[in-house]
Parts: sequence; structure tokens; C-alpha cells
Amino acid sequence: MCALRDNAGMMTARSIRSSLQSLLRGLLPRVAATLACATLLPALGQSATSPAPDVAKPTSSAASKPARKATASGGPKTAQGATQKARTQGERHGRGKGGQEAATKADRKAARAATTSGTPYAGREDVMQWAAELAQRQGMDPAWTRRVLAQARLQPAVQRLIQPPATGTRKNWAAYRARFIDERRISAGLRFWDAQRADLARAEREYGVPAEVIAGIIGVETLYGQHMGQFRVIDALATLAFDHPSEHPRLTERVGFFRGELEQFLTLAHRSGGDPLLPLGSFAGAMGLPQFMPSSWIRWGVDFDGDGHIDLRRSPSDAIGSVANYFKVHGWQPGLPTHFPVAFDSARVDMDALLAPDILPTFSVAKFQALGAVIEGPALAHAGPLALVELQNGEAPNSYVAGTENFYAITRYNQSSYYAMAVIELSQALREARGQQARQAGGASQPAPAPSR
Ligand SMILES: [Ca+2]
Repeated sequence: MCALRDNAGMMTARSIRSSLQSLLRGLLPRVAATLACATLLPALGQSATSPAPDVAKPTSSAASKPARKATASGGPKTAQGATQKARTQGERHGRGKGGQEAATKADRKAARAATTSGTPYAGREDVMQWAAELAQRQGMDPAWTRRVLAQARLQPAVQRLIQPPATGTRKNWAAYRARFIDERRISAGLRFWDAQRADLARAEREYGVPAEVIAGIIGVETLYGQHMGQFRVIDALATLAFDHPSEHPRLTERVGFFRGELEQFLTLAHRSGGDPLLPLGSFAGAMGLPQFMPSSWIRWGVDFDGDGHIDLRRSPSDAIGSVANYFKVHGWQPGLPTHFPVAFDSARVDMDALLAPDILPTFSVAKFQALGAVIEGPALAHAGPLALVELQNGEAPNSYVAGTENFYAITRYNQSSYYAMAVIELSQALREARGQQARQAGGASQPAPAPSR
């Protein structure tokens, strides 16, 4: 996900500073799971105002996740054990001054572990030149930008993970779904919801985004903070800014995007006095519970717990408020369903026409029906536009839903209909499981029937 807020200029220097300090201080590494990183990627493209990486291609990266996961598992495993240990230490030390000191040690340890490989950019003349230009543009000390970028490292794993999926393979919604809608994630989601119920309810009230959708996003992105990424953000961004795989058809756009993210990251680190070599994130440079890009953190991050810092790594409250804010900014409409069931009238269906706009809601109910889509019940009363969303199931027949503007809003977080559907189904599973829990609790707490006399 990414977030760029138009009113970023309204942020005070202090809030930017404190935000960055939180960002730099707060990012502890997590055990591998580039799985979540892959989830993030498509969002880069869409949510940023700048032209994005083609992760923006709907549905493409989503169905490729199993492959990406397999690739990622070959990544820098050496970081994992240390990362896990460091995280545990940091958490054990808790909050407060002592906790911060411990966390910093943990951050340094994990950052060291994450950089056991990769060629430093110190010897790259073009990167050093860019560092000098950045310093000039942003009024920073060129010695600092060069010193920092000299310590960034090219990560071949990042180059592998950013590659678009192989073409020609049919995607598989059922397989994708199975990776995100399972007992482990639902249980973790219920625990998260229970622990954060006040903030989730407040976010729902203030932003109009249902608690289960917020919980669904954080669950799919990072399994509630368990998989927040294992790459140093500076390495990921530098690799994609200066050594992006060149075969990509939109290379210039993508390089521009990642250079912009790197510039924001370094500019704010410079202002805050934080160490840009410490934060860890996904292979695309996304960070924290909701996997925000640096620009997103600044533009759409919310200090929802009111402690003066935006900390998306350690504060579930800030993560919840920020996700809700992101959705509100990107067009979430309170009370609008995400999608409706759809069937087809085989005698007159025009699938080419129905699928032409892809996931962008375009058709009125009347037009949708005229093209051979069959909807019923509440869908017939839907006032807004619809999109025909196609989900491939490998060799099995495709699945289809009629997506509304709220379905589309979820794809602003990650431009994949598979991703959006996974978030929706996890959300529904959480809502249902929570309802079931409440009913059971209600039943258990019923007063025992009075003994008959
Ligand atoms: Ca906060």
C-alpha cells in the first residue's frame, strides 16, 4: 500500500519529524514472509500519485504469490533467526525509555542481519551522483546522502521478487484464497479484533470503514504484524531505484516511482536525525502492520492513539486509523456492499464488453443487464456503477462477482481483484466468527433457568 496525502504540506515540521522518528525507531524486523511483501506490491502502483509500478496490473501479482513465496523462501534466511530473536527481545522489554533502547539494539541487530549479502553502492558513480543531486534538491548535506547511500546494498532477492509473474499461466483464486482464509489467520484476526476492538469501533465511526475490513487488510498484509518484511528499506528502495530489472516495459515509470520513495525516505530521515539504515520492510520498501510505503506513511498515516507519533509498526491503533483513513480518502462509501453475486444469460451475454473496463465500476445496473449479466435482489436496487470481476480458478471454470465502488476502493490498496476478494472473504469470516463467539458467550451467560417449584 502506499499513501500520499495532498495536504502533506500542511503537516508541521514537528509532526513530520516525530513521524519519521517513530518510523525509524519503530521498525523491528520480522521473520521472512515476503508473502506479505508481494501483497503490497500492486499497491505501489496504484495508490501513489506518481505513475506506478506495474504491480498495478490488476490480478497479475496476486495469482503469482505462490510462486513468489517459493522464490522468497530462498532469500536471506540468515536474517530470520536473528530477526525473530531481536523482535522477541524488543517486545519483552516493552515500552518506555528502556524499551526504546532495547528496541534500537534489536533494530541494529536485525538490520545487520539483513545486510549479510549484497554489493554496497559505495562504488557506484551514478548513485553517488544521484545522492549529490538529492542533497542539492532537498537542501541536505551531500556528505550525509553519499555516506548513507554508500551503505545501501544491491539485493538480488529484491530484483527477483519484483519481477512480474510468468505470463501464460492461469491464475487460481481457489489456491490464492486458501492461503489467506484459514484457521490460523482467522484466529489471529479474532485476537486482534478483540484486543483492538475500541480502536476498530472508533475508526469505523470516524471513517465509515467497517472494523472487519480494516482487520481484513492488516490480516492479509502482515498476518497482524507477524510478517512485516525482512529487507532494509534503504536496500529495497535503492535496488529498485538504481538496479530495477531492466526488461520491464514500464521501467522508466517504475524507476521514477522508487527514486521518489527513496528520496522521501531519506529526506525525512535527514530531518528527523534518525538512522535510515535501520528500518526493515518488504522487498518493495513497505513498512509496518499495514505495509505503507514511505510516502504513504507521511501522507495518509494517522496518529490514532494520540501519542504524538505515527508509528505503524508498534501501534496497532495508528495502523487501524491509517488504514481507515486511506480507505476514506480512496473512496470507501459507508454502507455500500463490496460486491453482488452475478450469473449470465447465455443467450445474449457479451463477455468482452462486460470485461473491457476490468475492475473499474462502469456499468449501470440497466447496462449490466443489457450486456447479459444477471443480478437479483439488492443488486437490482444498486444505484452506483458495477464492474464484472473475473477470478480465474486454474483449469476449473472462472468465478465472477459484480464489484461495486467499494470493491474498487479495496483495489486502491493493492491493485488486484484477487487481493480485494481475499480481504473481503477474510473480513466476512472474521465477522461471522466474532458473531458466533458473541452468541456462544451470550448463551453461556444466560442465567440458569429457575428451578421449577
Ligand atoms: Ca501514535
